[in-house]
Amino acid sequence: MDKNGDGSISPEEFVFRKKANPKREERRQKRFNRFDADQNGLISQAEWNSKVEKKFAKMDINADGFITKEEWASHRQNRKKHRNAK
Ligand SMILES: [Ca+2]
Ligand SMILES: [Ca+2]
Repeated sequence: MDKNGDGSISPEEFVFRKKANPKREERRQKRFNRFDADQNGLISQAEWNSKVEKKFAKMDINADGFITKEEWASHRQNRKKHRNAK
């Protein structure tokens, strides 16, 4: 929600958040759909768990079953890069 990344929320950003935004709604829907593997409109615990496990596996770079602070940081950095690339 802090779109320009300056660490504070400008009035425009706040208004943007309050306004019903179809694009944002669509994104939210997409995020939901990503979890809803069988597309039945519900996220089951199994669907949730499998997603979380995949996410965990992605973050656990050396696959030792633990996420270190370094792995966590690098994941966060990747996400940032991804966002900035857009
Ligand atoms: Ca489902
Ligand atoms: Ca690890």
